[in-house]
Amino acid sequence: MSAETLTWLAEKAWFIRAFEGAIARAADAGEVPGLVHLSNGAELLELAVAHALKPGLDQVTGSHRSHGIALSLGVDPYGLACEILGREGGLSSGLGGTQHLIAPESGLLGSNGIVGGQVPLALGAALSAKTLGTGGIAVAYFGDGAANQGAVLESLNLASALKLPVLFVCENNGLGQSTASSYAAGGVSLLGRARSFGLAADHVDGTDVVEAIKVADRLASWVRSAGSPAFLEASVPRLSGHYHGDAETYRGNGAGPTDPFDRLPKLLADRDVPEGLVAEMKARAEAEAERVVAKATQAADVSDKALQRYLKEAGA
Ligand SMILES: Cc1ncc(C[n+]2csc(CCOP(=O)(O)OP(=O)(O)O)c2C)c(N)n1
Repeated sequence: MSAETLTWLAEKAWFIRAFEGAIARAADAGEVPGLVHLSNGAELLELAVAHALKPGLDQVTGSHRSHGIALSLGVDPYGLACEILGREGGLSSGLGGTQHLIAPESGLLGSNGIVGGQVPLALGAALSAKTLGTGGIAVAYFGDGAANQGAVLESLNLASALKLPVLFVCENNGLGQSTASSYAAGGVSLLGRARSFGLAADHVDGTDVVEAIKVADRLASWVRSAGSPAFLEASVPRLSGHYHGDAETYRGNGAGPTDPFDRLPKLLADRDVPEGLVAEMKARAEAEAERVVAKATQAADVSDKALQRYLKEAGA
């Protein structure tokens, strides 16, 4: 990976981490309605996938844990912060909240609080791209817990049967809330599951950004050129609790997961990116994230007017 790609990616990754840190503090201050599920640990993998996509063409669906996915796609951070905080100025005027993020102009078709619910929606986007011949592909993110959902398994089958250009990205963090996958999943191999439906499938260590860029690029290009589905299983750590504030009593006493960001300084140094520049980029990303979230906390709460407008538009 070139120094340019890595610096772009590292600055974005630090921004996402700092953005979610600021959101977590806003949640502690009672500024966020509901629970927030942080993406920390998966940022580099999500940026690697975004790097493989064509802006304006490809469409992505995500789970309840989609702040990082949204930012990786270039969604406006202020609109995202307002949405999470339930404020005017949010992506959906603050009506959707943290689990229902939508920004079609950035390729985010929608995130979904129903575990696995976003996966068949990506098939719709893929079918539309195929029918209209746009050359676009769809990406469906989901977790290892969701991989046991009927809708996900049906989607693997349907995507294969209809030859749809969809890339399934399973972020395997080994946990569904507090339940270990090793307890909940019948059979250990997600790749085997995908292959049994006829999908091309590969695994990547999502903490290794150099590999992740290569594998995501290869699979996304393959989906685009073959017009057929593929499955990427990415091992990523879930660095914090299921939701922010989770006491995590289910974790053992051993060392916690390793932060993939720990590898960034060496990767940057290996590409002769000066230490001073790295520190400057990191500070800039962190200051900008703080500024955006602080500004969002000043925005007006989602109003009845927005709700009435929405109900009218929805014909309710
Ligand atoms: C249909 C459905 N069942 C259960 C839940 C409750 N729930 C929310 S997140 C979650 C765990 C999901 O685990 P996974 O798919 O691995 O994603 P992760 O949280 O690890 O990113 C569960 C069971 C839900 N939201 N929807």
